[in-house]
Order: sequence, then C-alpha cells, then structure tokens
Amino acid sequence: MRTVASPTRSQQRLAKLYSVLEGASTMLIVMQNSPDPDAIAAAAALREIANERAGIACSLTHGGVVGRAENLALLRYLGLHPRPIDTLDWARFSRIAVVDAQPGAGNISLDPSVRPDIVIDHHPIRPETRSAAFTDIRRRYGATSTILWEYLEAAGITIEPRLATALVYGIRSDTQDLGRETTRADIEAFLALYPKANPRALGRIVAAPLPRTYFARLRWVLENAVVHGSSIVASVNPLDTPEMLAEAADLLLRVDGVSWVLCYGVIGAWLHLSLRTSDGEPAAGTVARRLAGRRGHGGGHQALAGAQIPLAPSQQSGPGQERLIAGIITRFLKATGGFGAPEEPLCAPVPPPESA
Ligand SMILES: [Mn+2]
Repeated sequence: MRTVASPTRSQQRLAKLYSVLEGASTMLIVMQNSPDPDAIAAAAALREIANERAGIACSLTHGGVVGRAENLALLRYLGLHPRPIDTLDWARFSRIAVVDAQPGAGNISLDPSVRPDIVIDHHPIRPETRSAAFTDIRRRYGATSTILWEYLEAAGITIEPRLATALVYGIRSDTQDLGRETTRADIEAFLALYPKANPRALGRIVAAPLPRTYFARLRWVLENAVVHGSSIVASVNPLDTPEMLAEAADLLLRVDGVSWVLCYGVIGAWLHLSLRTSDGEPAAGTVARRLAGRRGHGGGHQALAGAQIPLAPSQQSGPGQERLIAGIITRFLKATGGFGAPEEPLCAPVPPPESA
C-alpha cells in the first residue's frame, strides 16, 4: 500500500496550514506530558515552519516533567526551554497547536476549555480533535516527526543539522529503529534526514549519562516483574515521571517467550499503565482503553499503548490501591491469555558472586 503523501497532496496540506497560520503573531505548541523525542522533534519542526514561513514567534509547553536523561539531552541540544503548562496565559497566544498528541487524550494537560487551532498526530483520531481548524492525523505513520518532515520539504525549508538530528531521533525512537509500526513514509523521511543529521551529537544524546537512581529503579522493576505464561506484569512504583514505565515495558517485551507486557506506577492521584505487545491481536491500544475503564483515559497503537486512571482518595495508598491494581492485572491477563497460567518471578534471586 502506498503511504507516502504525493507532492501535490503535501502542497495542499501546507497551503491549508498556512491559511490557518495567517494573521497570527504568536503560537503555543503543546506537547504530551513528559514529551518523548518524537514530540520534541515534531514541535521543533512546526516552530521552524511557523517562524520561517509565517514570521510567528512560537513557545513550547508540556505538562509533567522531563525526567529521562536522553530527552533532557535532546531539549538541551535543540536549545528549547518549554514552559510549564500550569503557568500559561492561554489567551495571550494567537494560535494553539498540539503535536504528537490530541486534545482530550489522557497524556496531555490541556484544559478542556482550550480549543487548539492545529492538531498534527499519528494516534487514532479523537472526537475533540475534529473541532480544530487544521487537523492532520495519520495513524499509519510511525512518527509525527515523519509528518512534519513532509511539511518542511513542501515548504522548501533547508533543514539544519540540529533539526535533522532531532527528527531522525524522533523517528528512530517511536519506531524502535524502524522495526515497529513503520511505513514507507517513515523510511523515506529517515533516509532523507540521516545525511543531514549529526551522528556524533545523536550518539551523545542516546548515550546521555544516567543517574544512579535510574539503575536502582531498574533493579526494582526486574526484581518485581512476574511472568504469567506469555504475559509479564511489573510494578514501576514509586514513579516520578511516566517515562520509566515506557522504558521498562520496551525492555520487558524482549524477555524470551513473552508477547504481552503491562507496567504500572502511581504519580500523584493517577495510576499510569504502559502496555506492549508483539502479537497481532488484540491491539495494545484496545486493551489499554478497556483497562482504563470509564473513569480513565487509554489509547495508543497496535504494539504500544498507555492508560491513566484517576485514583479516588481511598485508592491513593494501602489496600484500596492494591485491590484496584489487582483488578487491572486480572483484566489484563484475561485479555492477553495469561490468566490462569503459572506465575513465576522473572528473575531467580541472585546468589552473591563467588570469591576466587
Ligand atoms: Mn509519536
């Protein structure tokens, strides 16, 4: 199936984007909470287009904190200083854009009264998105960075090494090096961007120094992971930012014989879930929505998904929380075929190293 947008289609989309930007002097670009490399790169690219072609001054924002060392390194490399979302005066901006996420989704801190003008994303379309003047949702694409690359190309913008490096990283990380949820468009964007990128800088970003607390957390996750047949469940509690959840889920999907992963952790009054699968059916996004229930938000792609569930006061600690989590684990195992399978810890207790 042909998935790469034709040059004319790209030009039409760009013309529509320009028409929505016309007359604006400022724009706020909203990313998902604790933005990942794809969100950061897509925001940087949209800022470039709005600034270069429409003379619009852009600010970036997101909810939550960026805790992952690689993502902090990327922001620093790009010289970006996103503003904390809760201190913003939304009315000050003539346009509001959302990239790599959508209004109403659980992973974005957008006040429901704020109606974005522009939404560009690669997750399944949400009803709230349809009221934006400009929407470009391509759920088959592996990365929002790929979509933004098509706009940069259509706009005839020379992509400088920093932006090219960020977009390459965005595509790489969302598609696990083009191995997951990848279309021809992602490969085409990657091949065009790679020669313009700075591989040494990218190498430094992906190998950013990790704090020792990272390893302590990782040990905790591995020691507490439980295998149920071909499903695996791991607590990432306590959790400061949701990023470790996604990272642990990616790692645990590599366990031999495992095709479904659920990682969970609590931040404030929310239970966060991260799901991964290497199976074709059901989609991780479908299972995430089911686990989120009516009170929570869940969604995502075929192979990866997430959910956020608000905790009632009685669920914020102790037995109430344990019951909620146990119920979610049971529903996850029933949905993924792990229910009733023998339960065993991922790692056997490690004996102390023998002295020589
Ligand atoms: Mn993405």
